[in-house]
Amino acid sequence: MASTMRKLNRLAATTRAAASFSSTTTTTTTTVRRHSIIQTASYKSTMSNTFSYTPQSHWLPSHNRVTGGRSCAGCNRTFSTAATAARDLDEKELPQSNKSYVPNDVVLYQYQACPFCNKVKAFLEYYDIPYKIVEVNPMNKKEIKWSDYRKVPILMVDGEQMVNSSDIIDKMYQRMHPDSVTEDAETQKWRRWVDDHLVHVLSPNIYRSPSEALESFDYITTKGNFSFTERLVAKYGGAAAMYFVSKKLKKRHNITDERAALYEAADTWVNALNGRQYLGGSEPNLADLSVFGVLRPIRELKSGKDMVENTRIGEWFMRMESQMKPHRDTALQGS
Ligand SMILES: N[C@@H](CCC(=O)N[C@@H](CS)C(=O)NCC(=O)O)C(=O)O
Repeated sequence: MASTMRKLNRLAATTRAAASFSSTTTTTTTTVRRHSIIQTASYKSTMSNTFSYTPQSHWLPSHNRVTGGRSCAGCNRTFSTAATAARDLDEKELPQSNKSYVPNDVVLYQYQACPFCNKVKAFLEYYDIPYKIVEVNPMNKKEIKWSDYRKVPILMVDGEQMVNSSDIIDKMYQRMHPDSVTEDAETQKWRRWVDDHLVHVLSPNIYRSPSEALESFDYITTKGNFSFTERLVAKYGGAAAMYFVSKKLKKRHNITDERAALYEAADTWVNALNGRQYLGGSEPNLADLSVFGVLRPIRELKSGKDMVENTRIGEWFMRMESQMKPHRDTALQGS
């Protein structure tokens, strides 16, 4: 009996962790974000609600495939005059990264499948910051017992604890770009959209049906830090629980058709790019990194594959993948 209770408690913990995939977002007030001057030359984005369901039979049409480096299908498009002007401005005035800011010891406490953690990872990998990963066990969270903060991600930077994905990114960015001006409205808007909207669309999709819930928990429990028994309990119990919880989340966030909501979000993002390679122009900015980060863990799941097949997000997603540097572990530095 006691052991059954223990198992039920653990299952509840896993379910909470999995539910937080979408149900919790930034409740802290977003700090003033700073970003490079390029975006202040305002690209106009249209937050269009139109989206296309045009099915694409492949990941990308073969003539559009990224063949390496930064080549891309969108490169042939003519950018607006404003965009060109902004790039010129960028070349002249873009504050230089603070090359002297190289943290020595960066440790990310994470769940492998957590969208917020993946947002921070996208930032670290894009900027090629070496970091060590500590995979937290969602059942007992013993790896973060030392902290009062009970969620992940937690980023320890040379002994300083940073929490809340967007705040972590802001702080790190500011240290690397101390001369940057306040982040432009467009980037702020889309970063907020990720925290307020995009993350809420994910859970109803990845736990949409019993088979998708099982697929997601197989991924979560395979990649995560679970003991053998925990893995079994979490996989089947968690999948069943989250299947039902996701229906509640759907209601809470006024989602009627979860796939349509995911496709709409993906195409809304592509519309925001407005012909640019990235929201940041020729290079990703913090909004690109946020969208990419939260979508990355679903990419291999059915929902992520469906999203790529049925929307126009695939090309941008591949461009973003090509921008990521391989993860360098601080533990391996100098070896
Ligand atoms: N606003 C926070 C949300 C973090 C969050 O909700 N993380 C989830 C994992 S995806 C969590 O740790 N939930 C608590 C739990 O597992 O008990 C952020 O952006 O970092």
